[in-house]
Amino acid sequence: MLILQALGLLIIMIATLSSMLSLYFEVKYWRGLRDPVDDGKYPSVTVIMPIRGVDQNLEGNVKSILSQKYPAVREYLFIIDDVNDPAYSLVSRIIKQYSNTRIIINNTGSSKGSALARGISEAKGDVVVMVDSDAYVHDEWLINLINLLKAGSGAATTYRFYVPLSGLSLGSLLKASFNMIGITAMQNEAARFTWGGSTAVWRSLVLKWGLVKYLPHYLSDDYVITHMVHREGLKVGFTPRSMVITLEDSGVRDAFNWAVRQLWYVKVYGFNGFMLYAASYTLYALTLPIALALSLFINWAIVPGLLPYLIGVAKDYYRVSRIRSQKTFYANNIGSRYAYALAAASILNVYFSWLTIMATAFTKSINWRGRVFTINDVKRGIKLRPLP
Ligand SMILES: Nc1nc2c(ncn2[C@@H]2O[C@H](COP(=O)(O)OP(=O)(O)OP(=O)(O)O)[C@@H](O)[C@H]2O)c(=O)[nH]1
Ligand SMILES: [Mg+2]
Repeated sequence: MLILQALGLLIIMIATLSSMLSLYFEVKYWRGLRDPVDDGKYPSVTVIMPIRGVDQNLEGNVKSILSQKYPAVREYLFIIDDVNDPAYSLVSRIIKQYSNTRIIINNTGSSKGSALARGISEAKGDVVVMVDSDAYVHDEWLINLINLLKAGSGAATTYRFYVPLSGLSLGSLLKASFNMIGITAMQNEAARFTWGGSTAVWRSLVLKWGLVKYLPHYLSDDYVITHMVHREGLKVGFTPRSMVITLEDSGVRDAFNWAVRQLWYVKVYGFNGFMLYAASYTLYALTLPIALALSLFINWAIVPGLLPYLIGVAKDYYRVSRIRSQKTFYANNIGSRYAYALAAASILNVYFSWLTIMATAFTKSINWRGRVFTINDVKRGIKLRPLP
């Protein structure tokens, strides 16, 4: 019995220490954030947006991407698989008044990767910027990414932040809270990846590594592009100053299916990362029940048992506050009440994430915007086009 109690206390101590460390790294990250020097010279850019279906804020998102302060030539390519996709008529109407925009119908396309490959093969800009149709951005989104790219990164990326469109709900909070693990990965150079929702990369690099050959065979463009940048011996740059906002409402079931799909990509393309993630969430998920059981014998055990969760709330609140302070765009879109709710939701997210991990471990196929992909599809793609 005594051994079990000691083991319980040890687990609580490890969870507390690791949450303190993550709070420390969070503060260190934001304090060390610097802007790259701007030399005033700007490359031409092709912005590529693959689209399938009508996102909840599609019109606002497309307009925000088009309204950029950028001092050099830009072209916009919207890649849609079928003219019968309702996004086609909507985007056609929005882009009418812009001469540097084009919709490309990619009839043979079978995924986001195919759409990106098609866009890249038609791009003329020195830099290719990929952006998702669910991204709502501010007017310096593009220039920030390009400044970071010019500073020496092989690719410049950012991340997304979920905000509900019509009102706070449990599903939206869980989705937003779950999503924030990606920000943790971005802050750490070893875990950083080129997030497909907004990444800028030199077209010369894309051509050199024949990216268009690989993209249609992988469900994660993030995985392929990150690999290419590392093979080139370069780093991925990350800026939270261009973070995109995804404005959408989500139910709990929606949020769960979405979270499983996100983790499924990690499982099928980076199994070690998935296991690490599973281990750390299992540790956090176990801490509370262990503390409750221990408090039957040692009544103060509940206090350190709650600490990892409270530190997690403090960390998330600090993070959201830092994001809000980057620009009025963020303060306006991320309300202060939402910031509190989101931080508090990090406790629920421990259990939501843990359930997601368990479900993902047994998931053999996913449904992505109406297309079904299986583990065999993933294996076939890797076999057909192994990454160099
Ligand atoms: N043309 C085309 N676009 C697609 C297809 N599947 C997804 N997309 C687009 O690819 C982008 C990413 O799709 P999402 O469903 O938002 O992906 P996600 O799960 O949010 O994952 P993230 O890439 O991490 O944002 C969006 O711009 C979609 O419209 C497809 O089959 N064809
Ligand atoms: Mg998305």
